[in-house]
Amino acid sequence: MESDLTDLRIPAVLLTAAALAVSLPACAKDIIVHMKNQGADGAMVFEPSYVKAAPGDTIRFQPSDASHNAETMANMLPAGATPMKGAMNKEAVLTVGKPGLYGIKCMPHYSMGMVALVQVGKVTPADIAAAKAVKLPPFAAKRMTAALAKVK
Ligand SMILES: [Cu+2]
Repeated sequence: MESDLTDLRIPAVLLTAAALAVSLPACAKDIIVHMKNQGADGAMVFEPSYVKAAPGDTIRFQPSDASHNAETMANMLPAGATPMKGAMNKEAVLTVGKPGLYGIKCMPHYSMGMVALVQVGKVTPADIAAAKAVKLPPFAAKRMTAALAKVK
């Protein structure tokens, strides 16, 4: 009798573990973006400068070269999303929750066009129009326009 009870308990534990695994986000990813002095698209770049992520993913902006940081743009951030401001020469970690478009800039090289775009989940035509309407310095605008063209 006692051994029957033990046999019943083990499957119950396994079922609970399986149920927990299913309830967690499918497979939250870590996405690496390099901060570089020189990249395929010229000087002072985030590489890649366009990232497609899903809610729950983490984007890691890594200081591959010195004198960069990564921070969210206040004027290109989904409503309710938490702003992020990375320190100079440190990895900046952005875990995304809200779907939408997240503009990223490197403070010292913003005017040199060091910007990136993170798309999280599905975005609406209104989201894209709002991002396109944001005024940026000319070099930043050029790269952001190219990044926005990749949104789908
Ligand atoms: Cu920079």
